[in-house]
Amino acid sequence: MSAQKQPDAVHVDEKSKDTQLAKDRSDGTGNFLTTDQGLRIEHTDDSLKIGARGPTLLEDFHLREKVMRFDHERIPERVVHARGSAAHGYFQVYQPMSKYTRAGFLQDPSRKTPVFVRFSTVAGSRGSADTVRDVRGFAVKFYTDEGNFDLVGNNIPVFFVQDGIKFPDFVHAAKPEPHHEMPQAATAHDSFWDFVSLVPETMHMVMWAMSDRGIPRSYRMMEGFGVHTFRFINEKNESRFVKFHWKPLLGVHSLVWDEAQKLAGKDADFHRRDLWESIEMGDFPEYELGVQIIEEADAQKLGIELLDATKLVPEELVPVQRIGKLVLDRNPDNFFAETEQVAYCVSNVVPGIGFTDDPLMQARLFSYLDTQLTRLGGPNFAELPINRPVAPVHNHQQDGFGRHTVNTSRANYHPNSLSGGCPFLASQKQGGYVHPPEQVTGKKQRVRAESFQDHYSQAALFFNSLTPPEQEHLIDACRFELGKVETLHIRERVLEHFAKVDGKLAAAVAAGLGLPTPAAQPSPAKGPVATSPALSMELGKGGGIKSRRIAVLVADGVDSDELMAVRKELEGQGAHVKVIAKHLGTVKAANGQAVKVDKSAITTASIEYDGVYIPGGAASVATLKKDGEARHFVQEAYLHCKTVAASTGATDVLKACEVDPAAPGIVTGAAQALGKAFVAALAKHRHWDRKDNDRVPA
Ligand code: HDE
Repeated sequence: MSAQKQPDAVHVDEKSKDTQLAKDRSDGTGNFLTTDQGLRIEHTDDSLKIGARGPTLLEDFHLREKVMRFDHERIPERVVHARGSAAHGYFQVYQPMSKYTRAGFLQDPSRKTPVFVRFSTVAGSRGSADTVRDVRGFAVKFYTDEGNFDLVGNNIPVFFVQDGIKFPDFVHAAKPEPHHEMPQAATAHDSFWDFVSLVPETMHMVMWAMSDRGIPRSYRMMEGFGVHTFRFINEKNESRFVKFHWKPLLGVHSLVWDEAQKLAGKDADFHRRDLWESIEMGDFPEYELGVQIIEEADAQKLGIELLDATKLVPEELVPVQRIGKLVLDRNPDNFFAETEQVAYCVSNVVPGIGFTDDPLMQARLFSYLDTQLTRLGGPNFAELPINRPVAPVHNHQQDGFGRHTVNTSRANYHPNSLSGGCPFLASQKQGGYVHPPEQVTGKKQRVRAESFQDHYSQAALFFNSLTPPEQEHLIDACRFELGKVETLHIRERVLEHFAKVDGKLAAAVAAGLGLPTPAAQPSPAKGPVATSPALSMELGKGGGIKSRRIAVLVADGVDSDELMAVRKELEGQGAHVKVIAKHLGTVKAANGQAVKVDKSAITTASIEYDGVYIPGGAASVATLKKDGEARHFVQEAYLHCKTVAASTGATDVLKACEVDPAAPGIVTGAAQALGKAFVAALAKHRHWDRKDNDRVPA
């Protein structure tokens, strides 16, 4: 260690990353327009010419710079997870975790570690719709004082394939087909299901993707999972297996498929907008970090192969301990600079966190570093503002495209004496990353372990842990997807796999496809638990109505006292109310007051809301009853099993929509009294027991 200079001091707090980013922010307000060289520009609307109609001059450096920069604005989109949205925030641990890990950011409950979180879909390109049926990425970059830790997870706890060498095959099959590049952001096509039918290890994840988990209501209402088994390593170098979870405090909720498809057209940015607007309104998304910790000695006894990413560990077997909270409280300043240029790398770990021999994870350790070379144009991507650690960086890496750092030392190698041996090595005590010692012996061979051969038991566990409406949705999704598959033998082969998961599932999907039920198969081996209630979104519901959006349909003559009474109740619970009428501006209430309209019916639709309320007021009700758009709004909300409330004086609107006031989730009564029942019904999210809804022509 150099005698003259102490190592750079690090104290990371909630603001550290923001402060660092501030150095790179640029605001033109109150400033002159300049070239990239800082030269002030006096005219930017015409190029330099000889005569007003004459030839443009090569000399026009401003034209050349402006067009050159425009020509090169695009970078390659991510090969997967191209479509995404991100936010800043912080993570705070509840209790010191020193018994299990020496990771610094998991020790001090008073410390807030800055994070940048990017959510994404997988298959679609950068401009594709948010609400497609797909897996969602849930990638978290923790800017810790020991370096960046990236937990690059998904909203589904397992993966399609077991070995990273199958990932390119899988992604090729899932993406648009190579001859005509269709369909965009959808797995409902032949090549995806061809792959699935030939690679049965996909079956468990297929169940998840076809379930309502594949169409989340919001990024704020979905779980996250690290998927692989990681290691926690403590100060004594004791290692334990750990599975990471994110649990959203608003509960886990989904869209319905018809709604998701319509949203893809009406608001392709539905999830992006929801995330952005929620943060702007102060509804900060919150998730708890959960861990399942497994002693290495107990791993064999579990009866689950921890290195197989197509398997999960049921929470009923190993409980999830909630150890800290993630809060997203700031939107990015610039989409490209932050959300697009952020580079998550599975290999970014801190002392106290380690990897396992999961062959899927091992391929990822290579891939994420490698992909940035093409995507971000060279090896210096870690110097981009969003990627720079807040921990000090000193090493002998140098040069390459886009180098920012100006290294001042003469010695660019190790060991050296010219710079006093600096930068010097850190022992474990000084925070150096030490790989936990592990005994490994074996034959070099290209094989899949015997313990990776069970492909159906957890697919069955998942299917059997769902409630009947959730199972119905999954069956409908399979009917939809396979209904779009053109090649008959692919459909048939998939059904044979479904039969190995569950006979009822196979029979129901086959019926939808007009195919014979495949021959009965023996039930898959039972794992350590028969069902896992934690796998059902429906059983784990909750989260109240905070931040939910409720539409109120009005016309001239509305009873504004009723509107106010219900609005007060909803807003008191943290929901947001939007008044919708035929036109923007105001409507005239029965008492003569002007009621502000938030959205005109032409610019919005029921699919953007969690529930609907129709206040009384004879003239308003008479108008709405006859208005096709209003009736469609109510019927569509009904079809999608959402809560619909109407004041006593507005029940005629329900009648005009053929909505049975006695159906589940339909709330009627005096406006002053219906608020509580309305809130309780909204908190159920959906009313799947509404049996007659598909007769509604919405
Ligand atoms: Fe990824 N994945 N992946 N993946 N992945 C990428 O990295 C890859 C896998 C995940 O918001 C790429 O920077 C391989 C599992 C997320 O920027 C790429 C394998 C899980 C994101 C890549 C997997 C994920 C990515 C594309 C199999 C859940 C988006 C651009 C061995 C645990 C991160 C990039 C963001 C992105 C490779 C499997 C999650 C190509 C080779 C399993 C959330 O490197």
